[in-house]
Amino acid sequence: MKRLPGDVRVPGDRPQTAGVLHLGAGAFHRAHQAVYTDDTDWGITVAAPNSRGVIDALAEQDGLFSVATLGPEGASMRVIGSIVDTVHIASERDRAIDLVAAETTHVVTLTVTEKAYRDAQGVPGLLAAGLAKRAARGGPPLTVLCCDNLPDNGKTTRAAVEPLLDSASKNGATRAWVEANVTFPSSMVDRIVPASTQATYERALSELGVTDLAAVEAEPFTQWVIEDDFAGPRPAWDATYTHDVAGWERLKLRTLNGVHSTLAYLGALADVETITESLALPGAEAFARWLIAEQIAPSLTPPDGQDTIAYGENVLERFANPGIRHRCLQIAMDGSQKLPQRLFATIADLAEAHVDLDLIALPLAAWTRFCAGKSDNGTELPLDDPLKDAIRQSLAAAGANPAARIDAILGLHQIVPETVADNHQLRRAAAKWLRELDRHGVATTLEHL
Ligand code: CS2
Repeated sequence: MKRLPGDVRVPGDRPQTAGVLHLGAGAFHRAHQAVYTDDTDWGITVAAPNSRGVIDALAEQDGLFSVATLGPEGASMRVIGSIVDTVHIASERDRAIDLVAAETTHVVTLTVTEKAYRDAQGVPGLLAAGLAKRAARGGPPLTVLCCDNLPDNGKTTRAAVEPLLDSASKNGATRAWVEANVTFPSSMVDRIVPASTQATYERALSELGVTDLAAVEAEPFTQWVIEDDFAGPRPAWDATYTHDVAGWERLKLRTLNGVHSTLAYLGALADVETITESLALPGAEAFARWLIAEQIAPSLTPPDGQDTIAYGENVLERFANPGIRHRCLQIAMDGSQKLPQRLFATIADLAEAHVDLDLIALPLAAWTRFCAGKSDNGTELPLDDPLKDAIRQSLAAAGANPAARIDAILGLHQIVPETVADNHQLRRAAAKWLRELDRHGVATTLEHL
């Protein structure tokens, strides 16, 4: 390794082989699982489904890349050495399948985003083909560990893969082998890691003295709670191993991610760029706090030792970190895939418990207005969402009437549970908020809450 400044933490002896195959080479993986693995003696082969940019940069850099940890007090740099090999799935699918089957692979981890689990041709198909090969060879047991922000993410992964197994093996034998030899633990992952930008690469160059095109920036906080259900060996990750991941997932998805999405839609509509700026809009922080206390906390039972309001306070402090520039539009992406677990699940549980739904109707109204594609000052807002066509068609058919637009969004039955769609109080409250947002914009609406 080239000589780096003395205060940059660098890896010690690097692992020679990869016991982990990771699918998804995004910034989150590099600042989360790759860092946890760097603290062990295991290595990772990282496989990118589509984009080659990061994979090429990592290959060029011998797998090395830097993580800048940005706290309110400044930055610290660390070079990560856990990635020992790279695969570009779109052009090397057979090699990726072989790696799932390889007896040297003990754990497959995934960060492929929420929508990837719906595309059988993509990652689920790859896993099924690899598992069929592993089964046919009678390979060692395997753990498939999902690290995406989905509830019951282990079960979700299994459910996406299992129906494809029979066709992958043509005789049905794979299914039985998988049943006996493969586990799909759930996990809750947490660290705020914005997509890297030119500023990230510039910081890396100025702090390291070398170009790093796989550099990432992240907040100091990091957490990983894993269901203790491994089929074989695993790295000694410094994570929390438990049998109740569901409680952690729910707490994080509804509190951190739910408030994140809320601030993302409000901020985008108010023409601010980042979550930190959105939270600083007059009234926004008070609203977030209120939402957590009045709607999110009563919707869930936190895991032992946790308190939703205290957890939420910590989340708000993290969102306020001025070192992190997390763009509202990045978080606003794929709302149809995120809001079921971040918002609709909360609403469904509150409705069942007959809790008033007035406050939580505001994020729903904000998403509805965001989907129409114009901010409060008339700037175009991109709708980057797999259900874009369905959303836009329903909204166009609804016309200008706020109640009709809310009904159009709640009518997306692929993503909105029936108990939510049919709730009159929610519909009324969301239509009221949407009317406010249409007339006065986000800033005035928040200020007058
Ligand atoms: C964010 C998450 O992009 C998003 O939708 O809400 O990526 C969030 O930053 C992480 O889940 C934090 O752990």
